[in-house]
Amino acid sequence: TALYTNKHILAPMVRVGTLPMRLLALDYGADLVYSPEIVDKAIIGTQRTVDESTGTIHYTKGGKLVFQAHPSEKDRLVFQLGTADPELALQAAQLVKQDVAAIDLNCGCPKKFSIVSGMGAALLKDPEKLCKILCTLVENIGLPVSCKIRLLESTEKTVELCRMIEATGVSALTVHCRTQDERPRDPGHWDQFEPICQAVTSIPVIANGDFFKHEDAINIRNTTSISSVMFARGAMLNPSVFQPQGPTTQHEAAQAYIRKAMLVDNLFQNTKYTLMQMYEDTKSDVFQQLTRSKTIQQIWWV
Ligand code: FMN
Repeated sequence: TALYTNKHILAPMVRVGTLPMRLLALDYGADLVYSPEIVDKAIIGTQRTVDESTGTIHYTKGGKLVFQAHPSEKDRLVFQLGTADPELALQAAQLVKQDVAAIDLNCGCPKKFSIVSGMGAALLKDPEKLCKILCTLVENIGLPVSCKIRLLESTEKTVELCRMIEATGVSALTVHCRTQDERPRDPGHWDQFEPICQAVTSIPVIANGDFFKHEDAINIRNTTSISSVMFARGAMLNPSVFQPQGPTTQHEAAQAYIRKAMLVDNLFQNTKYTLMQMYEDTKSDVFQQLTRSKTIQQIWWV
C-alpha cells in the first residue's frame, strides 16, 4: 500500500495520459502516474519491442501502437485495465507486468462501448464479477492491484461496495466522487469521501474529482482521512499543477509537453490531440495554428 499512500497522482486519461504526459507530470512532482485505460483484448496479442535510441517500450499489434512505456517511469506507473473477464484481465496484466508498478481496474467509465461489454461502470452493478476480477489479479499477478470506482446512488451502497472491494486484498481504492450519470460539469461530491474513509480503514483511499489546484489536494488531506489525491482535467489543462510551489503558465507547460513528446518520438496525432485539450480557448491563435498543424515542427513555436 506504500505505493499509494500520501501521493499526488496523474489520473488515467484515454489519449491524454500517454507517455509524454506521464513523464512530464513526474517531472513536475507527481508521485504516481496512471496509463490510459487499455482494454484486455487490445493489449493481448501485442508484440513488445524496445526502441534503442529513446529507450521507449512499444506494445504494438498489426502495426498499431497500443501502449508505450519507459523504464524511467516503471516504479511509478500504474497500468489501467478495461475488462469484464478475470482470465483475460490476468492475461493482459501478465503481458505488461515487467514494465509497470501496479495494475488498476477501471470500474468507472460510463461510455457506451464500456457498458455494453460489461466493463467500466457496468462493473459497479455486478459487484460479484468486479470482485472476482480483483481477486484473480491479487492472487496471481504479484504486483499491487487497485481499483477506480464512481459513487452509487446512496452513501450506504457506495460504502458497502467499497468494503467488498477492500476485502479482495487490493492495495488501494480510488473514488471518483460522481455517479455514473453525472457529467464533468456536475460538481463532484467531496462530502462522500469521509464516510468511505471511515469504512475502508486497511488501505489508502484516493480522492478524485474536481481537484484543480495543489492546495485543493493539501486541504482535502488535512480535513479528511483521504490518503492521496488524483488529478485528471486539472493535470490535462496544466500538468504543472503537481508543483508544490504553484503552477507555471499553461503555455510553458505546453512547451515542456512538446519537448517530452519529441524526446520519446510520440505519435504526432496524439501530441496534437493532447495539446488541443490543453488549450481551452478555441479562438486563440495558438489553437488555430495547432488545428492546422501536420508535423511537430509546425508547432515547435508553441
Ligand atoms: N477514467 C478512467 O478511469 N480511465 C480512463 O481512461 C479515463 N480517460 C479519461 C480521459 C479524459 C480526457 C478525461 C478528461 C477523463 C478520463 N477519465 C478516465 C476520468 C478521469 O480519470 C477522472 O475520473 C475524471 O475526469 C474526474 O476527475 P477530474 O475532475 O480531476 O477531471
